[in-house]
Amino acid sequence: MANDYGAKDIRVLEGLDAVRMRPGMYIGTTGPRGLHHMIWEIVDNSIDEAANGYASEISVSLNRDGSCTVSDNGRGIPVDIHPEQGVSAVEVVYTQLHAGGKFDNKNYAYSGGLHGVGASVVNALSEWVEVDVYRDFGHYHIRFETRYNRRTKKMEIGKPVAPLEKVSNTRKKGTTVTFKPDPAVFEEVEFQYSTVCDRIRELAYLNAGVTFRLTDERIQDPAKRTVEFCFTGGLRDFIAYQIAGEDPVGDLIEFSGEKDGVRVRCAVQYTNTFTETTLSFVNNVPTQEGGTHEAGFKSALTKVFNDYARKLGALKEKDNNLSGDDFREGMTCILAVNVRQPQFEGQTKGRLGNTEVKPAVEAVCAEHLTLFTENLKNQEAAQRIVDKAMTAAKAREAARRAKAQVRILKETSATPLVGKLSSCTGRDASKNELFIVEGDSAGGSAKQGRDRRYQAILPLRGKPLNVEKKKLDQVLANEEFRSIITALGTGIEDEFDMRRLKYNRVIILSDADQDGAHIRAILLTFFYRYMRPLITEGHVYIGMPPLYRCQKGDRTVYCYDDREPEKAIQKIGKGYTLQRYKGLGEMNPEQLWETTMDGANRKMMQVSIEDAAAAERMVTILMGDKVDPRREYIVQHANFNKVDTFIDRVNLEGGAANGR
Ligand code: 0RA
Repeated sequence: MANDYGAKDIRVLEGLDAVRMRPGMYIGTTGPRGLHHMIWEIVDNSIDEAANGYASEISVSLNRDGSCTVSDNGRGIPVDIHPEQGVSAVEVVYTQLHAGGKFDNKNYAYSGGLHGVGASVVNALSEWVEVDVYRDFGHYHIRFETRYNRRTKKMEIGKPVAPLEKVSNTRKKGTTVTFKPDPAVFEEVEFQYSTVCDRIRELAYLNAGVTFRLTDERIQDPAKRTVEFCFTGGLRDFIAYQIAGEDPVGDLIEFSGEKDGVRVRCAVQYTNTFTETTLSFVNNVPTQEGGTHEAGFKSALTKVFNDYARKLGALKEKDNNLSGDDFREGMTCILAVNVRQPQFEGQTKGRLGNTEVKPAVEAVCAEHLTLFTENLKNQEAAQRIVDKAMTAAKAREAARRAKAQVRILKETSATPLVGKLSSCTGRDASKNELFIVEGDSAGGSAKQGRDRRYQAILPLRGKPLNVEKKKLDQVLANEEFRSIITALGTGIEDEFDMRRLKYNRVIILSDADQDGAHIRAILLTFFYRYMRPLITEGHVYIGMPPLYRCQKGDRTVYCYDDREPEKAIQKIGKGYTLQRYKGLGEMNPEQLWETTMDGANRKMMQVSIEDAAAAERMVTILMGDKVDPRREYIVQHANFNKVDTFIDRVNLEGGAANGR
């Protein structure tokens, strides 16, 4: 590595000013994702320490002043004076790009999160940073600040206020870092508890045996502030969490191995569902878009189980191999690899690009999957996996025929659209909106109230089918879904084509009650399963009708949650009438337009997928047939009078968007 001098090393010559100038280059974005990335950069360093066996506990605390503290019980960052720099090693780590234990890949074989530049970047983008090191029987402290220097008229970025100082004697060991993200850099500086918590849980699964603690000091009730995660089972525990109580088919398959410098860990569990969930990670970083490691796993799985199906005689000589999809139906897989120099590609840097990783992962997986199928005690499980794939192949054939039907529907879109759609007159898809409305009576109001130039209405009668439990051909036989597919024009699954989308916004309008929440969940699941880009590219919205109407004379105030009426009444004074809307159907066309459809006034939430693992799990729980986990989940998370609770959790995360 030492003579492999490239552009990345030249950065060493730049100061922290370079980071301030172009934060996006170092942390991706200055939005919420980048903000949280600051935490993960620091946590990464502690995880390296734990992964090397020196630390067993990592704590994260979200403080009331907007700062975040990360501490570990590792060896502590070295405090001695750096021979060339003449300052403490801690100071070097926090003030020089690409400095620290990670600057060459010798100390830590597989470290390096997404960007691997760590501590100094966090310092550059913070108002201040404090580091406390406990080692060599001492407690050492240093503080860095970013501030305007009046004398030089320059911003000083992440400068130490004083050299590292020994505060006291102690036998304690470890590192504690507190940083406060700079509001001048980030669009938003409030850490999101659910984002941090979900990721810490994930890290705890990926780093078996390490105790992770999260404290949110902003929570009033001290008893509810801290959660702790420690999973001795690692990926096996992760799988159990992810399948959320679905019925397993066969035993868990779990293995790990290493080839050509690629470390592979994998856990696979089949269940009696029909969907595939593959969660993959590279050096603890989720790879939502897959990549060469996933390709290696898939190719091994397909090959090993096809060979086994032939050995069993389930596939005859003349039969074609089963497809990879068939073997992955109902499969949940967690694949965690460690790669020395990961290359992340794709729009969100969520895909692993290293070509050498595929054959390495494939070899490790093929070896262990073969061992699994050959082991006598796994015969029943392996047989069931083959059976499941044979059934999947038959269903695939049926779905292919059904899809051909959809294609015909799509291609004959000149014919009047099915059923109940009231289309709009404008032909500019980028301006058009489709409202999918619960119930005929609300549908009627929406039709009358809308701006017919760009708003189309599709009323839904009753509840659509729960897609999670159905195969594609059954979904496509359902009239409600057929109308939606036809109306949108894009096709589904691998035939999905965004260019044919007829409505830039697809807005779900359902009641603020349990039924409404269920319908919303079913529709979101449908989009999630069959038209995912519609969600990832931000075309799906949840309309938010008001819950109350407070009126006096010609003054009307609409209230969108249960706390607002009180404020409205105070404002409006005595002699008001307060109406609670039990459903959309109670609103007349003008009211529905004014409050829910008019782009100038309405409230909507844009549905997005921040975290695919959380979304998968949520969908499984909400739509699966296990009643207990669902009840528990709903009790914990769902307040059906508040749309955003649900959306928040799907992470199908909703940044409240004002409809424009
Ligand atoms: C390099 C060398 C040594 C410790 C670390 C880095 C270290 C860094 C961080 C960052 C957060 N927590 C950390 N813990 C340790 C120690 C080398 C030695 O003691 O021999």
